[in-house]
Amino acid sequence: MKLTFASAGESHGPALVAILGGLPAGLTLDREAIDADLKRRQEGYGRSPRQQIEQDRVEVLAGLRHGRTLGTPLALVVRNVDHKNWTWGMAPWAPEGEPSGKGTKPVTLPRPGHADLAGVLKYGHEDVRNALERASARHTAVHVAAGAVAKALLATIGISVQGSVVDEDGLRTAIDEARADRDTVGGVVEVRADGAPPGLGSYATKDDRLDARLAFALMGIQAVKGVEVGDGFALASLRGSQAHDEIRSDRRRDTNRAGGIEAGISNGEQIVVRAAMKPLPTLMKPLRSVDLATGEDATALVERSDVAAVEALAVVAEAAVAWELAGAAREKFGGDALEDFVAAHAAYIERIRWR
Ligand code: EPS
Repeated sequence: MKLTFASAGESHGPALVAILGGLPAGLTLDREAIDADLKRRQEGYGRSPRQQIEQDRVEVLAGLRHGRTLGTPLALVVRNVDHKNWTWGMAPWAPEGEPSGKGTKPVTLPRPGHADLAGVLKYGHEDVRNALERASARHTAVHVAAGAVAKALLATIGISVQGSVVDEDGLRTAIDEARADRDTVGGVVEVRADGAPPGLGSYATKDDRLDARLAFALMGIQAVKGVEVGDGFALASLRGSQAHDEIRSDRRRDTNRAGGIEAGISNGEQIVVRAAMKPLPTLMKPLRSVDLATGEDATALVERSDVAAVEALAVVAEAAVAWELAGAAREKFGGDALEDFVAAHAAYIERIRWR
């Protein structure tokens, strides 16, 4: 059984939507828990005034009845409250009446580091907005909603996932300083998953490798430029005798430099991954660029943006890891009904006698 995820939605369009396939029937979802994760994503230090406009809440259009999944595609919607200011600019059909609100004038000043230049070249757009709207990290809201669903599924087999910012105190100072300089900053987040049994993922093909899947999921998040599993890059400068986690007679380890994954398979220790986020590309003191309308030297687009979104990334990365682990667990334990999934997990834990 494979979990599938499809999404659509622009940053200032009417809504973000996601369709989740492959969930078992009978999983209880808690609307407050999903909304709490959506709120966590919005709350981070250094976010833009946009977050005062948005009140992210999940709506379910299909796949759920009285709080329990039906085993059919689960359709989730998160509305963009800000769309009311963009109804002409982001209208799906040719708008009627005089242009009004935001997004009425074409954007022609691409920002270094954003999707702007490569996006318009690739798709043949004249208005950079046609590229930036979907590239925006606003899109991560529905991934967080999906992650909350994944966490509910993982909880039924005792797996929990938690994201955090690495060096949060230092980061807040850096954000204050960058804001004063009208600049932006990035940072590093870490996600830890507890309770994963040995045997999620596989060495059989590279697509099956849990570390590869987690790296893909994390690198797929906007602004992520680096991913590590366990001690990652630091392992390269250690000797083998220092780098590997010795196996005790109870089959557990005293160290966890591998981050809970060996040869693409979870080994029963805590799963630990990190993602590095670049500084955000919308700068109040903009960098050099080109005006695509005239071909002349120019400076990049300046518009409302975040100084940092690293705390949001911690929540988004947690969701991404939860989604991948839930996918790996679905592949290992299957089941159309939740009780089949839980029973298969229990039987496996019994077979390997894992504590
Ligand atoms: C983003 C630009 C900003 C962010 C947005 C991501 O949007 P706006 O231009 O509307 O202020 O606030 O993130 C969100 C709206 C969100 O909910 O995370 C970008 O260019 O990626």
